[in-house]
Amino acid sequence: VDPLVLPGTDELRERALAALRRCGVTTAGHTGDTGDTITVRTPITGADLFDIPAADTRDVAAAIDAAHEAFGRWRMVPAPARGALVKRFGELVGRHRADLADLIGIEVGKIRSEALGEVQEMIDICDLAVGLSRQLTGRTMPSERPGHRLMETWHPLGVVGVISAFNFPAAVWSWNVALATVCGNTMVWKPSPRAVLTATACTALFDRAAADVGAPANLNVLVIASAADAAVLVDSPRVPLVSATGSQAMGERIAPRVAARFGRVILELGGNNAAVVTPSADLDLTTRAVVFAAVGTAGQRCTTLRRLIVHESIADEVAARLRAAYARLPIGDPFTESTLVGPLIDGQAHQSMARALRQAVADGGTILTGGDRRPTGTSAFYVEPVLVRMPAQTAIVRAETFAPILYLLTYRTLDEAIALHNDVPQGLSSSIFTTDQREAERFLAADGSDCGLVNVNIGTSGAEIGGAFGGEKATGGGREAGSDAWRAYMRRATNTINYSGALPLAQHIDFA
Ligand code: UN1
Repeated sequence: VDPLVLPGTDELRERALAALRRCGVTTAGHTGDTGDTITVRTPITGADLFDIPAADTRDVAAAIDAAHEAFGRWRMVPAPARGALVKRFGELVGRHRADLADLIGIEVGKIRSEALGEVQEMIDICDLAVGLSRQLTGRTMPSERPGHRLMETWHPLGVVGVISAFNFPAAVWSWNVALATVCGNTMVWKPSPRAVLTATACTALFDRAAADVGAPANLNVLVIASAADAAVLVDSPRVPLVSATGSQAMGERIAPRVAARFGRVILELGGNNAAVVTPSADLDLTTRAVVFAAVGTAGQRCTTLRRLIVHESIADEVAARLRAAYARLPIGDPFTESTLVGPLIDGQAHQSMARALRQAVADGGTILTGGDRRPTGTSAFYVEPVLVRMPAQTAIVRAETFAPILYLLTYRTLDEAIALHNDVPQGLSSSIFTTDQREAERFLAADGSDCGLVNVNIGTSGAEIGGAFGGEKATGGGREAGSDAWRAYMRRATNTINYSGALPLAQHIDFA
Protein backbone atom coordinates (compact mmCIF):
# COMPACT_ATOMS: atom_id res chain seq x y z
CA VAL A 1 0.00 0.00 0.00
CA ASP A 2 1.41 3.41 -0.95
CA PRO A 3 1.80 5.91 1.88
CA LEU A 4 -0.96 8.51 2.04
CA VAL A 5 -0.14 11.93 0.68
CA LEU A 6 -0.65 14.48 3.43
CA PRO A 7 -0.27 18.23 3.64
CA GLY A 8 2.81 19.59 5.39
CA THR A 9 2.64 20.57 9.04
CA ASP A 10 3.93 24.07 8.26
CA GLU A 11 1.14 24.56 5.74
CA LEU A 12 -1.43 23.48 8.35
CA ARG A 13 0.09 25.79 10.97
CA GLU A 14 -0.11 28.75 8.58
CA ARG A 15 -3.65 27.87 7.62
CA ALA A 16 -4.66 27.70 11.30
CA LEU A 17 -3.03 31.04 12.08
CA ALA A 18 -4.72 32.71 9.12
CA ALA A 19 -8.14 31.35 10.15
CA LEU A 20 -7.59 32.46 13.75
CA ARG A 21 -6.58 35.95 12.61
CA ARG A 22 -9.66 36.30 10.41
CA CYS A 23 -11.85 35.26 13.35
CA GLY A 24 -10.26 38.06 15.36
CA VAL A 25 -8.10 36.01 17.71
CA THR A 26 -5.36 38.21 19.07
CA THR A 27 -4.21 36.11 22.00
CA ALA A 28 -4.65 32.39 22.12
CA GLY A 29 -7.06 31.97 24.98
CA HIS A 30 -7.16 32.91 28.63
CA THR A 31 -3.56 33.49 29.63
CA GLY A 32 -2.55 31.95 32.92
CA ASP A 33 0.35 33.40 34.84
CA THR A 34 1.75 30.02 35.88
CA GLY A 35 3.63 29.44 32.67
CA ASP A 36 1.70 26.22 32.07
CA THR A 37 0.99 25.50 28.43
CA ILE A 38 -1.14 23.20 26.34
CA THR A 39 0.32 21.80 23.14
CA VAL A 40 -1.89 22.03 20.07
CA ARG A 41 -1.45 19.08 17.75
CA THR A 42 -2.96 18.20 14.40
CA PRO A 43 -4.13 14.62 13.84
CA ILE A 44 -3.63 15.18 10.09
CA THR A 45 0.13 14.79 10.39
CA GLY A 46 0.36 13.94 14.08
CA ALA A 47 2.70 16.90 14.60
CA ASP A 48 2.64 19.63 17.24
CA LEU A 49 1.55 23.06 15.99
CA PHE A 50 1.92 25.48 18.91
CA ASP A 51 2.13 25.77 22.66
CA ILE A 52 -0.48 28.03 24.10
CA PRO A 53 -0.83 29.33 27.66
CA ALA A 54 -3.10 27.41 30.00
CA ALA A 55 -5.23 28.65 32.87
CA ASP A 56 -4.66 27.41 36.41
CA THR A 57 -7.16 26.91 39.22
CA ARG A 58 -7.07 30.58 40.20
CA ASP A 59 -7.73 31.65 36.61
CA VAL A 60 -10.75 29.36 36.47
CA ALA A 61 -12.06 30.80 39.74
CA ALA A 62 -11.55 34.31 38.32
CA ALA A 63 -13.43 33.30 35.17
CA ILE A 64 -16.38 32.14 37.30
CA ASP A 65 -16.32 35.47 39.17
CA ALA A 66 -16.31 37.42 35.90
CA ALA A 67 -19.17 35.38 34.42
CA HIS A 68 -21.10 35.67 37.68
CA GLU A 69 -20.67 39.43 37.66
CA ALA A 70 -21.91 39.62 34.07
CA PHE A 71 -24.89 37.42 34.95
CA GLY A 72 -26.17 40.05 37.40
CA ARG A 73 -26.72 42.42 34.49
CA TRP A 74 -27.48 39.99 31.68
CA ARG A 75 -30.44 38.38 33.44
CA MET A 76 -32.24 41.75 33.43
CA VAL A 77 -31.84 42.26 29.67
CA PRO A 78 -35.14 41.27 27.99
CA ALA A 79 -34.94 37.84 26.37
CA PRO A 80 -35.62 39.10 22.80
CA ALA A 81 -32.74 41.57 23.22
CA ARG A 82 -30.57 38.65 24.33
CA GLY A 83 -31.73 36.91 21.17
CA ALA A 84 -30.29 39.78 19.14
CA LEU A 85 -26.82 38.82 20.35
CA VAL A 86 -27.33 35.20 19.28
CA LYS A 87 -28.65 36.40 15.93
CA ARG A 88 -25.50 38.46 15.39
CA PHE A 89 -23.32 35.56 16.51
CA GLY A 90 -25.02 33.26 13.99
CA GLU A 91 -24.34 35.81 11.24
CA LEU A 92 -20.65 35.97 12.15
CA VAL A 93 -20.41 32.18 12.23
CA GLY A 94 -21.92 32.14 8.73
CA ARG A 95 -19.39 34.67 7.54
CA HIS A 96 -16.51 32.67 9.04
CA ARG A 97 -17.82 29.29 7.99
CA ALA A 98 -14.66 28.35 6.10
CA ASP A 99 -12.36 29.58 8.87
CA LEU A 100 -14.11 27.54 11.53
CA ALA A 101 -14.18 24.50 9.24
CA ASP A 102 -10.43 24.95 8.70
CA LEU A 103 -9.77 24.91 12.43
CA ILE A 104 -12.06 21.94 13.02
CA GLY A 105 -10.29 20.13 10.16
CA ILE A 106 -6.82 20.94 11.45
CA GLU A 107 -7.47 20.16 15.12
CA VAL A 108 -9.90 17.27 14.91
CA GLY A 109 -9.22 15.90 11.42
CA LYS A 110 -12.84 16.13 10.23
CA ILE A 111 -13.37 15.86 6.50
CA ARG A 112 -14.41 19.10 4.83
CA SER A 113 -18.07 18.30 4.38
CA GLU A 114 -18.47 17.22 8.00
CA ALA A 115 -16.48 20.21 9.30
CA LEU A 116 -18.76 22.53 7.30
CA GLY A 117 -21.73 20.53 8.57
CA GLU A 118 -20.65 21.16 12.12
CA VAL A 119 -20.55 24.91 11.42
CA GLN A 120 -24.02 24.65 9.85
CA GLU A 121 -25.21 23.02 13.07
CA MET A 122 -23.95 26.11 14.95
CA ILE A 123 -25.94 28.40 12.66
CA ASP A 124 -29.04 26.22 12.97
CA ILE A 125 -29.00 26.30 16.77
CA CYS A 126 -28.58 30.08 16.69
CA ASP A 127 -31.69 30.36 14.52
CA LEU A 128 -33.60 28.14 16.92
CA ALA A 129 -32.43 30.13 19.95
CA VAL A 130 -33.35 33.48 18.37
CA GLY A 131 -36.91 32.22 17.86
CA LEU A 132 -36.93 30.82 21.39
CA SER A 133 -35.97 34.20 22.80
CA ARG A 134 -39.60 35.20 22.24
CA GLN A 135 -41.03 31.88 23.37
CA LEU A 136 -39.65 31.18 26.84
CA THR A 137 -43.20 30.57 27.90
CA GLY A 138 -44.64 29.47 31.22
CA ARG A 139 -48.06 27.96 31.80
CA THR A 140 -51.06 29.57 33.47
CA MET A 141 -53.12 27.11 35.52
CA PRO A 142 -56.63 27.63 36.94
CA SER A 143 -56.47 28.44 40.61
CA GLU A 144 -58.84 26.60 42.95
CA ARG A 145 -59.54 29.91 44.72
CA PRO A 146 -61.77 32.73 43.48
CA GLY A 147 -59.92 35.93 42.50
CA HIS A 148 -56.59 34.12 42.23
CA ARG A 149 -54.24 33.40 39.38
CA LEU A 150 -51.65 30.62 39.22
CA MET A 151 -48.82 30.85 36.73
CA GLU A 152 -45.20 29.97 36.21
CA THR A 153 -42.30 32.17 35.20
CA TRP A 154 -38.97 30.95 33.83
CA HIS A 155 -35.96 32.86 35.10
CA PRO A 156 -32.29 32.79 34.20
CA LEU A 157 -30.27 30.32 36.25
CA GLY A 158 -26.75 31.75 36.56
CA VAL A 159 -23.33 30.70 35.32
CA VAL A 160 -23.37 27.55 33.20
CA GLY A 161 -20.15 25.54 33.19
CA VAL A 162 -19.68 23.92 29.79
CA ILE A 163 -17.22 21.07 29.34
CA SER A 164 -16.95 20.03 25.69
CA ALA A 165 -15.30 17.14 23.86
CA PHE A 166 -12.89 17.11 20.93
CA ASN A 167 -15.21 15.50 18.40
CA PHE A 168 -17.77 18.31 18.12
CA PRO A 169 -15.58 21.14 19.35
CA ALA A 170 -17.83 23.96 18.10
CA ALA A 171 -21.39 22.67 17.64
CA VAL A 172 -21.93 21.19 21.10
CA TRP A 173 -20.69 24.39 22.77
CA SER A 174 -23.00 26.31 20.42
CA TRP A 175 -26.01 24.28 21.56
CA ASN A 176 -25.17 25.41 25.07
CA VAL A 177 -24.17 28.99 24.43
CA ALA A 178 -27.12 29.76 22.14
CA LEU A 179 -29.68 28.46 24.62
CA ALA A 180 -27.91 29.64 27.77
CA THR A 181 -27.54 33.14 26.32
CA VAL A 182 -31.18 33.66 25.35
CA CYS A 183 -32.16 32.16 28.71
CA GLY A 184 -30.19 34.96 30.40
CA ASN A 185 -27.26 32.91 31.67
CA THR A 186 -23.56 33.43 31.29
CA MET A 187 -21.00 30.69 30.71
CA VAL A 188 -17.55 29.47 31.57
CA TRP A 189 -16.36 27.16 28.83
CA LYS A 190 -13.71 24.49 29.28
CA PRO A 191 -13.08 22.96 25.85
CA SER A 192 -11.22 19.72 25.20
CA PRO A 193 -7.46 20.36 25.33
CA ARG A 194 -7.42 18.75 21.87
CA ALA A 195 -9.60 21.45 20.31
CA VAL A 196 -8.51 24.75 21.82
CA LEU A 197 -7.98 26.69 18.59
CA THR A 198 -11.57 26.12 17.54
CA ALA A 199 -12.70 27.21 21.00
CA THR A 200 -10.59 30.33 20.83
CA ALA A 201 -11.99 31.30 17.43
CA CYS A 202 -15.59 30.61 18.53
CA THR A 203 -15.09 32.74 21.62
CA ALA A 204 -13.61 35.60 19.61
CA LEU A 205 -16.62 35.56 17.27
CA PHE A 206 -19.02 35.46 20.21
CA ASP A 207 -17.23 38.37 21.91
CA ARG A 208 -17.34 40.35 18.68
CA ALA A 209 -21.08 39.70 18.38
CA ALA A 210 -21.54 40.88 21.98
CA ALA A 211 -19.60 44.08 21.28
CA ASP A 212 -21.56 44.65 18.05
CA VAL A 213 -24.92 44.58 19.85
CA GLY A 214 -23.71 46.41 22.96
CA ALA A 215 -24.00 43.38 25.27
CA PRO A 216 -21.79 43.19 28.37
CA ALA A 217 -18.42 41.43 28.31
CA ASN A 218 -17.76 38.05 29.97
CA LEU A 219 -20.98 36.35 28.87
CA ASN A 220 -18.87 33.39 27.71
CA VAL A 221 -15.51 33.13 29.43
CA LEU A 222 -13.14 30.61 27.86
CA VAL A 223 -10.77 28.69 30.12
CA ILE A 224 -8.15 26.57 28.45
CA ALA A 225 -7.23 24.34 31.34
CA SER A 226 -6.58 20.76 32.33
CA ALA A 227 -9.42 18.77 33.87
CA ALA A 228 -7.72 19.10 37.27
CA ASP A 229 -7.50 22.87 37.03
CA ALA A 230 -11.07 23.15 35.76
CA ALA A 231 -12.39 21.13 38.73
CA VAL A 232 -13.40 24.33 40.49
CA LEU A 233 -16.08 24.65 37.80
CA VAL A 234 -17.56 21.38 39.03
CA ASP A 235 -17.40 22.33 42.70
CA SER A 236 -18.35 26.01 42.68
CA PRO A 237 -21.76 26.84 44.15
CA ARG A 238 -21.70 29.81 41.75
CA VAL A 239 -22.15 27.40 38.85
CA PRO A 240 -25.73 26.10 39.18
CA LEU A 241 -25.53 24.02 35.99
CA VAL A 242 -22.69 21.97 34.56
CA SER A 243 -23.24 20.79 30.99
CA ALA A 244 -20.63 18.19 30.13
CA THR A 245 -19.95 16.09 27.05
CA GLY A 246 -17.40 13.30 27.20
CA SER A 247 -16.73 9.80 28.41
CA GLN A 248 -18.76 7.83 30.90
CA ALA A 249 -15.74 7.95 33.23
CA MET A 250 -15.76 11.76 33.11
CA GLY A 251 -19.47 11.79 33.94
CA GLU A 252 -18.92 9.39 36.83
CA ARG A 253 -16.28 11.73 38.24
CA ILE A 254 -18.21 14.97 38.00
CA ALA A 255 -21.89 14.07 38.51
CA PRO A 256 -21.63 13.12 42.22
CA ARG A 257 -19.62 16.26 42.94
CA VAL A 258 -22.18 18.54 41.36
CA ALA A 259 -24.99 16.62 43.07
CA ALA A 260 -23.26 16.95 46.44
CA ARG A 261 -23.76 20.72 46.25
CA PHE A 262 -27.27 20.35 44.74
CA GLY A 263 -26.14 21.68 41.38
CA ARG A 264 -27.65 20.44 38.14
CA VAL A 265 -25.97 18.56 35.32
CA ILE A 266 -26.67 17.98 31.67
CA LEU A 267 -24.60 14.93 30.77
CA GLU A 268 -23.92 13.76 27.23
CA LEU A 269 -21.73 10.70 27.75
CA GLY A 270 -21.00 7.61 25.71
CA GLY A 271 -23.13 5.95 23.11
CA ASN A 272 -23.07 2.36 21.90
CA ASN A 273 -25.60 2.88 19.19
CA ALA A 274 -27.18 0.05 17.26
CA ALA A 275 -29.38 -0.44 14.23
CA VAL A 276 -31.72 -3.35 13.67
CA VAL A 277 -31.99 -4.45 10.03
CA THR A 278 -35.13 -6.47 9.37
CA PRO A 279 -35.86 -8.74 6.38
CA SER A 280 -38.14 -6.11 4.80
CA ALA A 281 -35.47 -3.36 4.87
CA ASP A 282 -34.58 -1.47 1.70
CA LEU A 283 -31.00 -2.67 1.51
CA ASP A 284 -29.70 0.07 -0.83
CA LEU A 285 -30.87 2.74 1.55
CA THR A 286 -29.74 0.72 4.58
CA THR A 287 -26.22 0.24 3.24
CA ARG A 288 -25.76 3.96 2.56
CA ALA A 289 -27.16 4.93 5.95
CA VAL A 290 -25.03 2.37 7.79
CA VAL A 291 -21.82 3.44 6.08
CA PHE A 292 -22.32 7.11 6.97
CA ALA A 293 -23.33 6.31 10.54
CA ALA A 294 -20.49 3.84 11.18
CA VAL A 295 -17.68 5.51 9.27
CA GLY A 296 -18.51 9.25 9.42
CA THR A 297 -16.11 11.31 11.56
CA ALA A 298 -13.92 8.17 11.52
CA GLY A 299 -16.25 6.56 14.05
CA GLN A 300 -15.68 9.33 16.58
CA ARG A 301 -19.20 10.67 17.11
CA CYS A 302 -21.09 9.87 20.25
CA THR A 303 -23.88 8.90 17.83
CA THR A 304 -21.66 6.64 15.69
CA LEU A 305 -23.25 3.32 14.73
CA ARG A 306 -21.30 0.62 16.57
CA ARG A 307 -23.58 -2.42 16.43
CA LEU A 308 -25.60 -3.77 13.51
CA ILE A 309 -28.23 -6.31 14.50
CA VAL A 310 -29.28 -8.06 11.29
CA HIS A 311 -31.90 -10.72 10.69
CA GLU A 312 -30.11 -14.00 10.06
CA SER A 313 -31.84 -14.47 6.69
CA ILE A 314 -30.15 -11.36 5.22
CA ALA A 315 -26.93 -11.24 7.26
CA ASP A 316 -24.67 -12.54 4.46
CA GLU A 317 -26.18 -10.17 1.94
CA VAL A 318 -25.81 -7.15 4.28
CA ALA A 319 -22.24 -8.16 5.11
CA ALA A 320 -21.36 -8.48 1.42
CA ARG A 321 -22.82 -5.08 0.58
CA LEU A 322 -20.97 -3.42 3.46
CA ARG A 323 -17.69 -5.12 2.56
CA ALA A 324 -18.00 -3.76 -0.96
CA ALA A 325 -18.75 -0.26 0.31
CA TYR A 326 -15.92 -0.35 2.86
CA ALA A 327 -13.44 -1.46 0.20
CA ARG A 328 -14.10 1.76 -1.75
CA LEU A 329 -13.79 4.19 1.16
CA PRO A 330 -11.36 7.01 0.40
CA ILE A 331 -9.14 7.38 3.48
CA GLY A 332 -6.68 10.22 3.90
CA ASP A 333 -6.17 13.98 4.05
CA PRO A 334 -9.44 15.40 5.35
CA PHE A 335 -8.95 18.55 3.28
CA THR A 336 -9.03 16.56 0.04
CA GLU A 337 -12.56 16.92 -1.32
CA SER A 338 -13.06 13.22 -2.11
CA THR A 339 -11.89 11.90 1.29
CA LEU A 340 -14.56 10.26 3.43
CA VAL A 341 -12.39 8.96 6.28
CA GLY A 342 -9.94 11.25 8.03
CA PRO A 343 -7.53 10.39 10.84
CA LEU A 344 -8.22 9.21 14.36
CA ILE A 345 -7.62 11.90 16.93
CA ASP A 346 -4.42 10.35 18.34
CA GLY A 347 -2.36 7.26 19.09
CA GLN A 348 -4.37 6.47 22.18
CA ALA A 349 -7.51 6.22 20.05
CA HIS A 350 -5.66 3.85 17.75
CA GLN A 351 -4.48 1.74 20.68
CA SER A 352 -7.97 1.32 22.05
CA MET A 353 -9.21 0.41 18.58
CA ALA A 354 -6.47 -2.23 18.19
CA ARG A 355 -7.15 -3.55 21.69
CA ALA A 356 -10.89 -3.84 20.99
CA LEU A 357 -10.23 -5.72 17.75
CA ARG A 358 -7.86 -8.18 19.43
CA GLN A 359 -10.47 -8.81 22.10
CA ALA A 360 -13.26 -9.22 19.54
CA VAL A 361 -11.22 -11.83 17.66
CA ALA A 362 -10.36 -13.60 20.93
CA ASP A 363 -14.10 -13.72 21.63
CA GLY A 364 -14.70 -15.53 18.34
CA GLY A 365 -15.27 -12.53 16.08
CA THR A 366 -14.29 -12.57 12.40
CA ILE A 367 -12.89 -9.43 10.80
CA LEU A 368 -14.71 -9.15 7.47
CA THR A 369 -12.79 -6.14 6.22
CA GLY A 370 -10.53 -3.31 7.42
CA GLY A 371 -8.71 -2.65 10.65
CA ASP A 372 -5.25 -1.82 9.32
CA ARG A 373 -3.42 1.43 9.86
CA ARG A 374 -2.44 3.11 6.61
CA PRO A 375 1.22 4.06 6.27
CA THR A 376 1.91 7.80 6.19
CA GLY A 377 5.50 8.14 7.34
CA THR A 378 4.16 10.38 10.14
CA SER A 379 2.76 9.87 13.60
CA ALA A 380 -0.78 10.34 12.33
CA PHE A 381 -3.30 7.51 12.66
CA TYR A 382 -5.33 6.74 9.55
CA VAL A 383 -7.20 3.48 9.90
CA GLU A 384 -9.42 1.40 7.69
CA PRO A 385 -12.93 1.26 9.15
CA VAL A 386 -13.57 -2.29 10.22
CA LEU A 387 -16.46 -4.72 10.11
CA VAL A 388 -16.43 -7.57 12.62
CA ARG A 389 -18.92 -10.40 12.65
CA MET A 390 -19.55 -11.48 16.25
CA PRO A 391 -21.06 -14.75 17.46
CA ALA A 392 -22.49 -12.97 20.51
CA GLN A 393 -22.72 -9.59 22.21
CA THR A 394 -19.59 -10.01 24.34
CA ALA A 395 -18.20 -7.52 26.85
CA ILE A 396 -16.13 -5.69 24.22
CA VAL A 397 -19.22 -5.18 22.06
CA ARG A 398 -21.05 -3.78 25.07
CA ALA A 399 -18.30 -1.18 25.61
CA GLU A 400 -17.95 2.04 23.62
CA THR A 401 -14.70 2.13 21.63
CA PHE A 402 -14.34 5.55 20.03
CA ALA A 403 -13.18 4.28 16.63
CA PRO A 404 -14.71 3.06 13.36
CA ILE A 405 -15.52 -0.51 14.41
CA LEU A 406 -18.89 -1.93 13.42
CA TYR A 407 -19.90 -5.20 15.08
CA LEU A 408 -22.34 -7.40 13.17
CA LEU A 409 -24.73 -9.54 15.18
CA THR A 410 -27.65 -11.64 13.97
CA TYR A 411 -31.13 -12.27 15.33
CA ARG A 412 -34.14 -14.51 14.66
CA THR A 413 -37.11 -12.70 16.21
CA LEU A 414 -37.72 -8.98 16.68
CA ASP A 415 -38.02 -9.54 20.44
CA GLU A 416 -34.55 -11.03 20.42
CA ALA A 417 -33.23 -8.09 18.35
CA ILE A 418 -34.69 -5.54 20.75
CA ALA A 419 -33.34 -7.40 23.76
CA LEU A 420 -29.85 -7.44 22.23
CA HIS A 421 -30.25 -3.81 21.25
CA ASN A 422 -31.06 -2.68 24.78
CA ASP A 423 -28.58 -4.97 26.54
CA VAL A 424 -25.76 -2.39 26.76
CA PRO A 425 -25.04 0.17 29.48
CA GLN A 426 -25.46 3.15 27.13
CA GLY A 427 -28.70 4.57 25.70
CA LEU A 428 -28.05 7.34 23.20
CA SER A 429 -29.13 6.62 19.63
CA SER A 430 -30.80 3.78 17.76
CA SER A 431 -32.35 2.90 14.42
CA ILE A 432 -34.48 0.30 12.77
CA PHE A 433 -34.40 -0.36 9.03
CA THR A 434 -37.71 -1.84 7.92
CA THR A 435 -40.60 -1.25 5.54
CA ASP A 436 -42.99 -3.06 7.88
CA GLN A 437 -44.95 -0.53 9.91
CA ARG A 438 -45.61 -3.00 12.69
CA GLU A 439 -41.90 -3.55 13.22
CA ALA A 440 -41.17 0.17 13.10
CA GLU A 441 -43.87 1.00 15.64
CA ARG A 442 -42.75 -1.82 17.93
CA PHE A 443 -39.22 -0.35 17.94
CA LEU A 444 -40.63 3.09 18.84
CA ALA A 445 -42.94 1.74 21.57
CA ALA A 446 -42.39 1.64 25.33
CA ASP A 447 -40.98 -1.88 25.07
CA GLY A 448 -38.84 -1.01 22.05
CA SER A 449 -35.57 0.90 21.95
CA ASP A 450 -34.57 2.36 25.33
CA CYS A 451 -32.53 5.20 23.80
CA GLY A 452 -33.03 8.96 23.78
CA LEU A 453 -32.91 9.03 19.96
CA VAL A 454 -34.92 6.39 18.13
CA ASN A 455 -34.99 6.48 14.32
CA VAL A 456 -36.66 4.64 11.48
CA ASN A 457 -34.86 4.18 8.15
CA ILE A 458 -32.09 6.65 8.90
CA GLY A 459 -28.82 6.03 10.72
CA THR A 460 -28.00 6.76 14.35
CA SER A 461 -25.89 9.88 13.76
CA GLY A 462 -26.49 13.27 12.25
CA ALA A 463 -29.43 14.40 14.39
CA GLU A 464 -31.08 17.72 13.57
CA ILE A 465 -30.93 20.41 16.24
CA GLY A 466 -34.72 20.84 16.28
CA GLY A 467 -35.20 17.81 18.51
CA ALA A 468 -33.95 17.32 22.05
CA PHE A 469 -30.59 15.56 21.87
CA GLY A 470 -29.37 13.12 24.50
CA GLY A 471 -29.71 9.66 25.93
CA GLU A 472 -30.59 7.42 28.83
CA LYS A 473 -28.72 5.09 31.20
CA ALA A 474 -24.94 5.55 31.14
CA THR A 475 -25.32 8.23 28.48
CA GLY A 476 -26.27 10.46 31.36
CA GLY A 477 -29.90 11.48 30.81
CA GLY A 478 -29.26 15.07 29.68
CA ARG A 479 -31.02 16.77 26.79
CA GLU A 480 -29.62 19.64 24.74
CA ALA A 481 -30.53 21.60 21.59
CA GLY A 482 -34.17 21.70 20.44
CA SER A 483 -37.68 20.96 21.67
CA ASP A 484 -37.99 22.10 25.31
CA ALA A 485 -34.32 21.44 26.23
CA TRP A 486 -34.08 25.17 27.08
CA ARG A 487 -35.92 24.53 30.34
CA ALA A 488 -32.83 22.88 31.81
CA TYR A 489 -31.09 26.25 31.50
CA MET A 490 -33.70 28.12 33.54
CA ARG A 491 -35.32 28.02 36.95
CA ARG A 492 -39.08 27.83 37.31
CA ALA A 493 -40.99 30.04 39.70
CA THR A 494 -44.63 29.20 40.46
CA ASN A 495 -46.60 32.38 41.18
CA THR A 496 -49.93 32.60 43.00
CA ILE A 497 -51.52 36.03 42.70
CA ASN A 498 -54.52 37.07 44.79
CA TYR A 499 -56.46 39.88 43.13
CA SER A 500 -59.53 39.53 45.40
CA GLY A 501 -59.96 41.42 48.65
CA ALA A 502 -60.48 38.15 50.52
CA LEU A 503 -58.00 35.57 51.78
CA PRO A 504 -59.37 32.10 51.06
CA LEU A 505 -56.84 29.41 51.95
CA ALA A 506 -56.16 26.42 49.74
CA GLN A 507 -57.28 22.95 50.77
CA HIS A 508 -60.33 24.59 52.46
CA ILE A 509 -58.28 25.41 55.55
CA ASP A 510 -60.10 27.59 58.06
CA PHE A 511 -57.61 29.63 60.08
CA ALA A 512 -59.90 32.32 61.47
C1 UN1 B 1 -21.52 14.22 19.47
O1 UN1 B 1 -20.98 13.33 18.82
O2 UN1 B 1 -21.08 14.54 20.61
O3 UN1 B 1 -26.20 13.72 15.89
C2 UN1 B 1 -22.65 15.05 18.97
C3 UN1 B 1 -25.03 13.94 15.54
C4 UN1 B 1 -24.53 15.34 15.66
C5 UN1 B 1 -24.07 15.63 17.05
C6 UN1 B 1 -23.15 14.62 17.63
N1 UN1 B 1 -25.58 16.24 15.30
O4 UN1 B 1 -24.29 13.06 15.10
